[in-house]
Formats: sequence, C-alpha cells, structure tokens
Amino acid sequence: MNAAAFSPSLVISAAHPEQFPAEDTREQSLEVAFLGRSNVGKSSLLNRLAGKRELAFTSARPGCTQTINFFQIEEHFRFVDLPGYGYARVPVGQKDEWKKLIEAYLAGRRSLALSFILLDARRGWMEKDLELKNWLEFHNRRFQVVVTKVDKWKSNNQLNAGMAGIRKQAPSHEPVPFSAVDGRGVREIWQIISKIKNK
Ligand SMILES: Nc1nc2c(ncn2[C@@H]2O[C@H](COP(=O)(O)OP(=O)(O)OP(=O)(O)O)[C@@H](O)[C@H]2O)c(=O)[nH]1
Ligand SMILES: [Mg+2]
Repeated sequence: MNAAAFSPSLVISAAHPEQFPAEDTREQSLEVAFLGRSNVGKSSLLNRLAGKRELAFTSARPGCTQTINFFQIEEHFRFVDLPGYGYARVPVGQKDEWKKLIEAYLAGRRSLALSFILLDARRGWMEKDLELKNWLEFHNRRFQVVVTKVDKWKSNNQLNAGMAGIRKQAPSHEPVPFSAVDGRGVREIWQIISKIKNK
C-alpha cells in the first residue's frame, strides 16, 4: 500500500501489556518510543513529528499520558507515546503500575527499534533520566537523546552553554535540540528515524 495513503491514527491506548498490538513477525514492523519525565514534552514531540497537532493529548498538567499509546504512522511503522516518570503527585500504587507497564514494553517488545530520551532544556539530566539511560544500555536498547523546549533559551549563547552542560553529563550521547513551539530539530530527528527505517 502507498505510505501516502496513511493518515497517522491511534491504534490503541494500552493500560496492560495484554493490550499491546500484536507484533507482526512476517513484516518488518518498527516502533519508535518517546520516553522521559512527566511534562518534558513527549506527546508534543510526537505530534510535531507526525505533523498532526492533536494526535496525542498534551497538557500543562504533568501526568497527562497515563497509558501506552500506539500510533500508526505508516503501514509498518508506529510511534509509541508513554507515560512520564518522576511525577510526584501520582499515588504510589499507580506509579508501580506505570513502571511495570513501561518496563514490560521496553524489555519485551521485539519491534521497538529506537527510543528517544527527552530532557527538559531547563533541567538537563536528572536522576531518573540517568537510571533510564543505564537501563536501556543494560538491555542493549538503541536510544537517542533529545533536549526539549529549547525555545526557553532566549539567545544562542544560552543555547550553546545549555547544550554543553547537558553534553558534559553524558558525553557519549550527542543530544539533538528540539522545540515544539518553533519546530527546531524536527528535520534532524526525522533523519535519525529514517536511518532505522531504511536499515
Ligand atoms: N515552550 C515549550 N513548551 C513545550 C514544548 N513541548 C511541550 N511543551 C509544553 O509542555 C507541556 C507538557 O507537554 P506534553 O507534550 O504534554 O508533555 P509529556 O511529556 O507528554 O507529559 P506527560 O504525558 O504528562 O508525561 C505542555 O504545556 C506543552 O505545551 C516546547 O518545545 N516548548
Ligand atoms: Mg504525554
């Protein structure tokens, strides 16, 4: 089928691993996941890349995405929006549920080809982000670091200093600066995705 015939759409909002869409073992089915702290801008990045403003729900209130949402982007290619971590106001029991759900996805999903770890420009690497990075490395999962909300840096000097600070904390992972407000970084991020798609 012609990829152009596709309009990005929600496949399912999964609250339990049994609800994850079946993995197609015949076709080369690929998934790209968006990971990071609550409110970092995962759903906004996904929408920008998909070119559809309200595909995934976004909110100024942290804890907006509470399920794992699978979006079909092309015939054998999906974006996967996950709940954020590190949101203090979620009840402890709920936090454990999310952690189990996210880990079930990240550990077991064969079609997961690439994850984005998102860092807020104003915060950089935080403890939970480093934990996630170590976890992905341990499980041999490919990932790319994206710094979100770089429009909050008002000058090139601020941008350069901010990016340098983030680079210093994890020198082996070159981050891509991104803004959902002005679209900076979209092309670079699509280039990274294209590499895994065309492999
Ligand atoms: N200035 C600015 N604001 C952004 C950017 N990206 C997201 N936001 C805002 O940040 C808030 C959170 O964005 P979401 O995309 O919902 O964040 P999320 O990581 O999906 O959050 P959870 O689903 O709660 O984990 C919203 O108010 C967005 O409008 C950006 O690049 N720049
Ligand atoms: Mg979200």
